[in-house]
Amino acid sequence: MSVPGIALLVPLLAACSTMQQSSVAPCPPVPSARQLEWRSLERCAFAHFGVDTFTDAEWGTGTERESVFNPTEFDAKQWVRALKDSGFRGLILTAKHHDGFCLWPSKFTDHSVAKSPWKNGKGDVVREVSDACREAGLKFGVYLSPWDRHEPSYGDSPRYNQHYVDQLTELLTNYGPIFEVWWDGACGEGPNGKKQEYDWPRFRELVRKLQPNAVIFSDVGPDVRWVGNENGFAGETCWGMISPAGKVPGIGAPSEKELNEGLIDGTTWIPPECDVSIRPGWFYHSSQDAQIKSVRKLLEIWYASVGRGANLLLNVPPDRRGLFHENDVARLKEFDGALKSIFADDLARGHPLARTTDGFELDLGREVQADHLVLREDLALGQRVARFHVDRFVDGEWRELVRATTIGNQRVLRFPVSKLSRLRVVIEDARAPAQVSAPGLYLAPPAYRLPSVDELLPALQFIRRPDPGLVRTRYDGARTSLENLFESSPAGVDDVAGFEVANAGENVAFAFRGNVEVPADGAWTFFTKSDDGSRLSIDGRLVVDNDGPHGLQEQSGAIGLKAGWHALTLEWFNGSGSAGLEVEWSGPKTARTPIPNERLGR
Ligand code: FUL
Repeated sequence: MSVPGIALLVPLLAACSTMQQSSVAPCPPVPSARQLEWRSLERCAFAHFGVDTFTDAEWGTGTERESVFNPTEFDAKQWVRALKDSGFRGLILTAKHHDGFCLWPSKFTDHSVAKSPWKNGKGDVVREVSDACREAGLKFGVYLSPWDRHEPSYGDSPRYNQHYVDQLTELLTNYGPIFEVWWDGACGEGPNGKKQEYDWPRFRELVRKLQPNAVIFSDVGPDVRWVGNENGFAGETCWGMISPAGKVPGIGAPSEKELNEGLIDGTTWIPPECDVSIRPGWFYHSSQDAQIKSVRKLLEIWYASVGRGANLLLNVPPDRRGLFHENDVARLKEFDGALKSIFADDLARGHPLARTTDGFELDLGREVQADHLVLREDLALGQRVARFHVDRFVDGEWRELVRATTIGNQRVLRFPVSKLSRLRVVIEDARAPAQVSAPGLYLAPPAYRLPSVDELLPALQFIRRPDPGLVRTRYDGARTSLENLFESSPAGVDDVAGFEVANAGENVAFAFRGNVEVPADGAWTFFTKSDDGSRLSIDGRLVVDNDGPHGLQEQSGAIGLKAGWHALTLEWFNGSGSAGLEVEWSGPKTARTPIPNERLGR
């Protein structure tokens, strides 16, 4: 692979001022403080809630009766708890959607919760959600639809602009700090519909005056831009800059390509936010309770949003009870668990990138296996890198591992599991000398599908790959059964190559934990021959129950398994006298044989 490196880099540097002796000059445009702060939130939630929740609609007509809004068990704390427990840092609520119904008792309309039977018209969803967020340390933001199908003044531009300013003022003055104001560009008025000229500069000034730390989202910012689709995907190339001059939200917005990818020579720093719903719809529909995005899909979205330097805004629509549905809550937890499991151990910790002539080098001082590398640019100095590749040093030469275009706030690179000891990042093209750090190198654990309790919710679970292979926990003490083994305190933990109990002594028990790679789909039979009792579980399900105080005795059990990695646990104990343990399996095209050790780990 030839590397253009410096030769290509030099002409591009002319665009921006270069390095000074000790400090680096920024390469504009650069983010504002509020934009940098917003960047650090990475994962926020959206909650679409309103009359549509009760009428099963996505776009209300504006003629809904206020009486339809009547959640039976509304609990904002439940929403916030689910989000906090799943790693979300902010929540944006649809205070008013296109139907015009207000979730707070606005003085400027009768079309609000004040006219609903909920809490006898004394309720205020915005109040309860903002309070719950503040108490839990979650940022709170508001969506106030500019398009309003109910408000009679809509279309009489000066009057409706005043109305919008009045409502925005209520939201920005009565509910504490607001981190983001969300302006939807959607407007379904046809050729004969009402034509409203929004006074965007006035709206903007109002937000700046009342909530100076809030970022403003719209198709063109000014602080955060729409990413050009509702699938949650930022561009493979993703710049924080666009050129918004002469553009307005809605029909006058920049092209979807510009919104998705940004512009290398964009005039203004307006980074993308990826809004996407966890369900097919933005609002809750019971018919979609089984159509919640899988963990695999959510991870794909995460890699294409946060993994490309954008922020993710994941919509979780509260249901008619006024709660996040159990299925969504479970899925949020699984999604967070999967991310935590993938990014658990930074294998490059303590090994910063060292600058070289055409990029950076990372010397790990040992060999590791990894399949994820995270790179980051110092955005306060401007986004610079336009194209790069990463090589690994193997068999005395550099070989390309992965290549990409932009880095930005964060670039999460994935590649096949590889043995790595030295890596180099070669910058092929950049607006100015690259300022890159590598905040992490990771090995994702194997993933497997849990046999689903509720067939409607097949769950993807991640398990830590034991290092090395099989982990053995020792428990001392006399026992006659394995019941409640895990409730006793372990006497020690060690890594072992197989199900070794030789020299274990008396009055001892072991629990072996590992991940077994099943070579083919089908029915698999497991056998344990033990003195005394043993139990073998796969993916948390007991398959062989050979428990009890007895001499050498064999038991078996079968389970249907998909090819791939599965969690295996084997418990064994010895009372007194002789001891022994053999573990075997048989399955499709596999005659009965001890489970090979290499299947129990790497
Ligand atoms: C769109 C709206 O029309 C949808 O109803 C939803 O609110 C989504 C986030 O933005 O433009």
